[in-house]
Amino acid sequence: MSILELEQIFLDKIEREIKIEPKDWMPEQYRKTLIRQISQHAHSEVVGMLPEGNWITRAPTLKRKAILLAKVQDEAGHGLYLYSATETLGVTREQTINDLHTGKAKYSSIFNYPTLTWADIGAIGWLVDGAAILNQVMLCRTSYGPYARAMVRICKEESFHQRQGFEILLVMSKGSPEQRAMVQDAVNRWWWPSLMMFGPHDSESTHSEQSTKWKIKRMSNDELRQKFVDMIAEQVKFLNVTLPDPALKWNEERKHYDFGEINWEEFWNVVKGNGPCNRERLAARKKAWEEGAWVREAALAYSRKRKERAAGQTAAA
Ligand code: BYC
Repeated sequence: MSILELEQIFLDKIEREIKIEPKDWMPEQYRKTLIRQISQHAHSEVVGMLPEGNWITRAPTLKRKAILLAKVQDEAGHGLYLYSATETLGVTREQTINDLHTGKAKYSSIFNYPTLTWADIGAIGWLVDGAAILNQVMLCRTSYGPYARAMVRICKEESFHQRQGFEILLVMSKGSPEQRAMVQDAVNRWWWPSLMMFGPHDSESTHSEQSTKWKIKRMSNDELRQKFVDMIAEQVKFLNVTLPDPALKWNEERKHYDFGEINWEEFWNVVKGNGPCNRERLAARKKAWEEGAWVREAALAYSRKRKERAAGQTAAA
């Protein structure tokens, strides 16, 4: 079959909402786009464990510690599903992780901000996981089968994450004046970086046009960001705090909230590696990889041994 015919079969599947599977023919650029996006998504999950991990030993109660531990473990699991989904596209996990460590691959800008107080853990759950869910619900309908299926499970867990974050803030917002001030401070610091998670304006987004045609993306960066603002502007009313944007206002004509301009200089600075914690995050991931080498070697040796034993038993039978 000619490339043109193969491409037509691929496009027909996309058109008819049939998922593309690992062994199907796909354009090289579709494969590359998916490797880039899914691996960056996996890196975000794993690097995203670091700001929250910072609070596991300092969570205010045993119950909060157990919940936070479970949440951070969930993020590790999400990373694993997504690294596996990336592998179905023909790259090894070592290559993918090496791209993170050498700075070739990105991860979400949001994880380059520090977690200064316990209220930050609430704000991450409410705002960061809230933003992540909106994006990931849309990705449950993405055209590549393994990515879409990973997203279904991840979304279920993320919605628990968002609720636990909101609940932390709700409890604190009913507490002492100091606790209420901590909530406001955390919301002030996490609000704008959360809006940046959705990526640049559609007009500046290099990949959107093609990714939308291939149904990798089902909603644009700006559409999802607006959805997020509309959702959070209502939820914040229960927390007795305000969002740090004087331009935030319901627009009756548009039936959406208007909001102020994002500091794009800050966004690109963080994306390029110059955010408050970029160096610290990468150093922590490299250290974990190096210190975990013996675990990977032991697991491989064990699996080799099991295979050899099984082969020996088959030969003896
Ligand atoms: N940060 O053409 P565009 C979680 C880059 S983790 C850094 O619009 P695209 C959690 C973009 O990569 C969930 N870089 O790109 C975990 C591109 O550069 P390259 C994280 C960004 O791909 C632990 C360039 O800017 N979610 O929930 O069409 C604890 C132009 O952008 C960012 C995902 O990863 C950014 N924010 O659209 C708690 C979602 N934005 O690659 C919570 C999966 C853009 O050409 N990813 N860039 O060098 C996506 O949905 C899409 O990749 C994006 C960007 C919407 C993010």
